[in-house]
Amino acid sequence: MLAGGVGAARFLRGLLGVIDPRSVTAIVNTADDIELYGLHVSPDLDTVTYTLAGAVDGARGWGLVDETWSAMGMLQRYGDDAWFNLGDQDLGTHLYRTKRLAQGATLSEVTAEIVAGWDLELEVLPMTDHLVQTRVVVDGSEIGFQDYFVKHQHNVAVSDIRFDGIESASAAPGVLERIGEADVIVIAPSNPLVSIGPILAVPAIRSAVEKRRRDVVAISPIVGGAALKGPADRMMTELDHDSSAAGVATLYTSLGSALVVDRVDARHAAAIRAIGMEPVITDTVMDTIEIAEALALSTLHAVDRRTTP
Ligand code: FO1
Repeated sequence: MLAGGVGAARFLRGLLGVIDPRSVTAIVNTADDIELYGLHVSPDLDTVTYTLAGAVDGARGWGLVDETWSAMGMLQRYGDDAWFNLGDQDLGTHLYRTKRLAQGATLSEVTAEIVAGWDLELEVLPMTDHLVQTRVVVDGSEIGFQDYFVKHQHNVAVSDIRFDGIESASAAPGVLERIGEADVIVIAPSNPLVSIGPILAVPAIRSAVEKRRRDVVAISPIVGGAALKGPADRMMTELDHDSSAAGVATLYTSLGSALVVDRVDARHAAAIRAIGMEPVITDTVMDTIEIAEALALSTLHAVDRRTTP
């Protein structure tokens, strides 16, 4: 499954409730990664891990529940601008990842160690072991993704997106193999431009997914023309895409044969079919684990051609 942050993590929780976690691989976006205070922070990897471990803070959707912020308090005491909030427990993850990377471990290896540290059974792969960082152009100048997303609260219009380092990136070990051998490939309900986009931009990943088009199903992160969380709807509009389920179909039709959309978007079914994807209409707003599990089953059945028992 191709995954970004919060939406993907919510869906994965449902998926792991209905199939064997050992049969699931999450290929996760790492272009949100940021180096801060000398630490390597991987927000989407950590959001997926913490959510599946049942340790994520439900209100924020990122970081850990029962978190404390004493280290940030010390930074503020010293006048540091401290705009990116690193909780005291969360810092332990970044300290560990940074230490292991400095020892020469790959991001894949460190991710496996962190996932094991939370006793998770699914496989979590970064899209690449190389440093790739999303840069966005706002008011004519290029800034880092977290600068846009957090410091600016993504309240500014984006005129362009670039994935710095993508040209020299290669898929992380196992990524292309899993895409080649999976029974079903799910494109998670994440931001198509800056969460799914970077994964597909890693050389060879897009073509590997396109080869499996019959077995690829995507879930629209846009419901009723809006994103459930984050700036996906505005970014799509700002970058001349239609911020609707049909607009998502336009982005994904070369990659997948089915698009799962919420009941409120049933009226887009004909347009989605005309774009070349089979619409699957169901509840996609995962307010409860039961909805997430039902969504996972509908998603798998949209393209699963194994003889289902
Ligand atoms: N998002 C915020 O809106 N404010 C923060 O201070 C913040 C800190 C943070 C720290 C660690 C982490 O893993 C995620 C964090 N996020 C924060 C969320 C992050 O910006 C998003 O998860 C993604 O990068 C977008 O999917």
